[in-house]
Amino acid sequence: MQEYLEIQKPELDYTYEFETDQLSLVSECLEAHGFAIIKDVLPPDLVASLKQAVFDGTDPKRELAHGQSSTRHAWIESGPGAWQLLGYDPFMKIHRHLIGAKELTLHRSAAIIRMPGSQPVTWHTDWCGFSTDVPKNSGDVLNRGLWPSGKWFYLTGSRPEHGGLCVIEGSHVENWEGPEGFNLTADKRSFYKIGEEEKPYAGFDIPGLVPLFTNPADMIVFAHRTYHGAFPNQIDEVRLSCGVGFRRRDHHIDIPWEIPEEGRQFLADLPSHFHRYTHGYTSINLNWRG
Ligand SMILES: O=C(O)CCC(=O)C(=O)O
Ligand SMILES: [Fe+2]
Repeated sequence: MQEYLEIQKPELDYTYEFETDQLSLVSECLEAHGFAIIKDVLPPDLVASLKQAVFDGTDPKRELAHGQSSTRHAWIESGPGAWQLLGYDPFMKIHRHLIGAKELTLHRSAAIIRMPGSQPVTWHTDWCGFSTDVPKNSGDVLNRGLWPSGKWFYLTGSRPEHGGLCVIEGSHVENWEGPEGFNLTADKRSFYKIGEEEKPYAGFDIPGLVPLFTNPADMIVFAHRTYHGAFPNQIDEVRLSCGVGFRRRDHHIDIPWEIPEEGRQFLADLPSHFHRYTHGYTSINLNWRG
C-alpha cells in the first residue's frame, strides 16, 4: 500500500478555516469551494466524553480487530453521550446557521471507528439526488436534500496518516464532470481513472484533492455534492469520528419504513427539552429496499 505519512497541509490561495464567530465566511467558503473547517467548536471535556460515546454506540464491547472499521448509523439514538451535542449551544447555533432555519429536526447521524490498519474510504458523494427515480434505499429517501452534508468531528484529529478525510475542492458544483483524467461512474456517485475499471476510486493522486488537517474540537463541513474519501489509518491509534446533521423542521420526509425499535426507544427516552428536534424524525432502516 502507498504510504501517506508525509503529506503536508496544503497552502491554498483561499482561507477555509474559520472561527465560530465567522459563520457567514463559512457559508461563502462552502459556496465557493465546497468545504470549510470551523475551528475549536467543542470544549476539551466534551471531546473526551464524545469519544466515549462513539465507542459506546459503535463498539461497546471493543470487539473490533486491527484493520476493521465500523459505522454506527443513527448514532444519536445511542444515548445521553451523543445527546450532549444537542445541549451545547455553540454547536446548535452553527447548525441553525448552516441550515438557515431556527427550528431544526434531527436528520441523520453517525459515528465511525477505524482501527489501525483500516482501509481507505473510496471516493464518493453522499448525495443521492442525481437520480430522481423512486427511492431504492434509505440514502435515496434521506440524502437528496440541498443542505450541507458532512458536518463531522474527527475526535482523534484528521490527518492523512490517521485515516483523515480529504475532499476535492470545487467538486460541489452542478455539472461537475470529475477530476482531470477521471470519468464519473454511471451513477455519478464516484469516479475512476480514464482507461481503468469503472469502480469507485481508492487512490489519492487526484487533482484538486485537499487533505484535511483538523484538531479533535474542529468541525468539518462540506456541501451536499462534495466528493470526499478517507485515507487508510496507518498509525497505532484508533480513529474516532461522529457527525450529527439536521434539516429544517418544515422539510417533511415521508418515510417508507417503520421507525425501528431503537429509534422508538430513543424518542421515548430523549429528555423533553430536546423534543423540539424530533418533529418528523425518520430514524433509518438500512435494510429497506424500494
Ligand atoms: O470515515 C470517513 O472518514 C468518511 C466517511 C464517509 O464519508 C461516509 O460515511 O459517508
Ligand atoms: Fe461520505
